[in-house]
Amino acid sequence: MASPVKVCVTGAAGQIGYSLVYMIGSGAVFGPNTPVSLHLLDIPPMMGALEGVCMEIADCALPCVRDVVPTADPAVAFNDIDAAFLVGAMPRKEGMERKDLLAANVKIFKVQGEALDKYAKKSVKVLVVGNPANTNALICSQYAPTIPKENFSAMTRLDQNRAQAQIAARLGVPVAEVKNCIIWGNHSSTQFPDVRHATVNGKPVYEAVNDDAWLMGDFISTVQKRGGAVIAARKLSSAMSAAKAACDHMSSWWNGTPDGQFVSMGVFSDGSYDTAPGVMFSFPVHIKDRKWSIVQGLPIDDFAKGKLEATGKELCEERDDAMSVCAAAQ
Ligand code: NAX
Repeated sequence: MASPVKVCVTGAAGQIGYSLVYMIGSGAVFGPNTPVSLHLLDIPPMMGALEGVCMEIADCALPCVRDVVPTADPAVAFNDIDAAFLVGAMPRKEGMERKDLLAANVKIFKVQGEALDKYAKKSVKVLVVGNPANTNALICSQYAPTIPKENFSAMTRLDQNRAQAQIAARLGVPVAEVKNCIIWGNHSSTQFPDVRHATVNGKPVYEAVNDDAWLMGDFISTVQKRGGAVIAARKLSSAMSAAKAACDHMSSWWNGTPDGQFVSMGVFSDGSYDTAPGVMFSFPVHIKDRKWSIVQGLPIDDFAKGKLEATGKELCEERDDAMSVCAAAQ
């Protein structure tokens, strides 16, 4: 076996962490023959619960898991890591708005950016899951100036998976037959789930569904509000599906995307599709040799243009709010 991939999961004692560490340990991300060293970070009051998670990982007897390092110290958690799943944050509760979360969470990602800069490999791939994910990823990168900006990303893969599942259910086909659903913008209710370029068994989704009003109406709002619907039903935010999406995201980044297919990731905007440069905007990306590139040249109609503008505006506002929180904390 090769030398282990060192992987950090923050918020490892939380509910997403609980599913995520199992999936990583089972080989779902880095491959069934690649050993992993799991660095599990949480806050001091959670060390008892984290110990229980470690006991369960041991009891799973997972062949890929070389060792497990539970810790409350970012210096230990981020030491020499190849990949980071930054999940640890305050979760959204029923009725809570994203803005309420911003101030509390931005500070966490500033500290973790500084620690990544100091202790992680410069090639580390960072996936931010904790909300507000796009803006947290931006702040994290800002405070890790010696790590390339391309190495930071935010998760919109859960939204992509939700969109894919809605289309598959509507058409009564297996999810794997639906390809190239796009999430544009922010992981929030302003996101734009777009299936204008998606296909089902090679046929355009718009043709297969044959109901533009649904695709431009209820389909979009169902995906946008799915997180809230899960909270209302479960009284807890999405966890199993979030962990699966985090694995999908990192697996695409690590292993690449198949020819002709793309996935959505929150990445630094270079101004593509008239978006504001510098915000962490979710785009369709191709990935090769562990490098993403924004899919260019997709036609954007007036309907889509309005949606991209709205979610881009929210990202700019979040960025400005986050910067003032960081400046005030200096
Ligand atoms: P939990 O509250 O179950 O777990 C969070 C864990 O993070 C806790 O164990 C907590 O002690 C830990 N934590 C808090 N501050 C920390 C710090 N500074 N360093 C390390 N660990 C810390 O929340 P969970 O349901 O697992 O959700 C985690 C985050 O994912 C939330 O911010 C949530 O909003 C976000 N989500 C993001 C999604 C996305 O698509 N991007 C979807 C799912 C989820 O809502």
